Order: sequence, then structure tokens, then C-alpha cells
Amino acid sequence: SYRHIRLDVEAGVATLTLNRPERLNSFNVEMHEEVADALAVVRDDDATRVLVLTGAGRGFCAGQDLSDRAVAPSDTPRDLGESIDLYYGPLVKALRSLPKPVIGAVNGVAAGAGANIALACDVVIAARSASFIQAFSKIGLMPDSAGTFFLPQLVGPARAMGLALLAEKLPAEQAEAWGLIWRCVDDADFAATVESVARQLASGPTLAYARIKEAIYSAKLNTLSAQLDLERDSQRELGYSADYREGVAAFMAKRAPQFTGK
Ligand code: T3D
Repeated sequence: SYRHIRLDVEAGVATLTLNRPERLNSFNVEMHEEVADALAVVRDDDATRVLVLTGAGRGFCAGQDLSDRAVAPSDTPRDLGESIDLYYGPLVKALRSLPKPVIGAVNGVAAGAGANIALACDVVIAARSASFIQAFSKIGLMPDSAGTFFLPQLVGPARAMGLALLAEKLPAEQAEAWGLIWRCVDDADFAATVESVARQLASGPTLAYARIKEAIYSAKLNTLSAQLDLERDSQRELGYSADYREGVAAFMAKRAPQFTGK
């Protein structure tokens, strides 16, 4: 069992809750290690077909726990590159390469690396009271955890630059309007919306979802021709899946499909 996170698995949905609410679920090394362990568990469990990443209490995640950064004597340089190599980079890659959908359920403020970890999720649903802040420049850093990769793609270079330089709080509603996230929902509807999207994805064609993630995330790096080839190869593979057979059979019979994720 974990100390800084919770992992609850029910009906194909794994919910990973960052659980250091007194520090707005900011990351220390132990929490990083627990999250990495939980992601491996979720990846390897065939019965788990969707991951929900969320935070306990009033925040989603405030990025790096800065109290772990204040202890070094002020004249001791600190190698932050190591922390990124060991923890933040692998975490972003693990979320993106998980062969099942990841819902970022942004219950409250998402700051620093916490904001970019939310953006690494495949479908981001935020409560109306939540917000996103690229807080880094306030402490003399730059966005990491792929913020400089995600932001220009999602909102364009002008807004990406403003967010990174000015480090203003972007309310969830505006994040939705700008195309940074999938949806902003009223706080009162947040839990039910996340649950219903999670259930939908958990009863969907998991193999197709994995190929969709891979294709959409590769598109930026590929030529048109390479992307068409990737779609062909993946579609060919999906053509052999039980879920495709079931999907077509259900369509022809005018009934709801019963996907097994196989
Ligand atoms: O170092 C490396 O490994 C490199 C990688 C860096 C990645 C990063 O994420 S760097 C950026 C780190 N994060 C931040 O700079 C955000 C810091 N937090 C804030 O700016 C604000 O807390 C928020 C805007 C997120 C929320 O503001 P507010 O007013 O709603 O809450 P608050 O009162 O500031 O925070 C509540 C408590 O959480 C408070 O503790 P207290 O006073 O009640 O005992 C606050 O100190 C604590 N807290 C919030 N964020 C962090 C934190 N404690 C440690 N580290 C935090 N990041």
C-alpha cells in the first residue's frame, strides 16, 4: 500500500489520487516513486482499461514540493536536471505511452509540473473552480514536464509564451475555451462527469484506444506519408481484434456493442 497516493481499481477503472493535500499534492521523491509503481501496475493489469489521475483535497497538484528544495544551503547548486531525468520526464512518458486512456481529472489548482502532468493526460476534465498555472518563472525556472512541447501545440505559440512568461492563473473555463483541455464542468457535476467518461472508456475498445493515442501523439513528428502508413498498420492490426468483429456485428444487429478490450 502507498503513503502519498491512493490507487483504487473498480470495474476496469483505476483511480490514482495524489494524496498530499496539505502541500496541494506536490511531488516529493517518495510520491514520484509511488506514482511510477502504480502506473506500472495499471499498465500490466489487463482488467484495468482506463486510468483516472486526480488529486485529494482542494488542489490537483502544485508541481515540485519546494520545501524539498529549500533545505540546501543557498550557495549549493542543485542539479534539477537529475530530478527531471529520474522523475518528471519518465512520468510524462509513462502517461503518454500507457496503452489505455488516461483521464486527467483536475479537481483544483494545477501548478508548475502539476499543470503539465495534467496536460500529459489524454482527456482533461477540469472542475470550474480549477485553474492551470505555469508557475515556474515565478521561482526563476522554465516550464518542464513537457510544458514547452504541449502548450504551443494546444494553444499556439502566442498564448504558450504568455502563459510561460507571465505565469498567470488560467481559469478552467478559459483553458477549455482556448483548447488546452477537453472540458470544464461545474464543480457540482465534476465527479459524476469524470465517472461517466471513465465508465464509457472502460467499456470501450481498449486496443483501438491505444492505437488512437499512439497515432495522435505521433502525428506532430511524422510526415503525411509516414502517418498514413502508421494508420494503415494500426488499422490492419485492429481489423483482427475481437472488438472490431463485435463492433460491426452490433452495428448490423442494431444493438449496443459489448467490447472486451481484446
Ligand atoms: O525541482 C525540480 O525537481 C525541478 C522540477 C520542477 C517542477 C516544478 O513543478 S517547479 C514549480 C513548483 N511549483 C510552484 O512553484 C507552485 C507553488 N505553489 C503556488 O504557487 C500556490 O500554492 C498555488 C498557486 C498552487 C496555490 O495557491 P493557493 O493560494 O491556493 O494555496 P497556498 O496557500 O499557496 O498553498 C496551500 C499550502 O500548500 C501552503 O502551505 P501552508 O502555508 O498552508 O502550510 C503552501 O505552502 C503549500 N504548497 C503549495 N504548493 C507547494 C506547497 N508546498 C510545497 N511545494 C509546493 N509546490
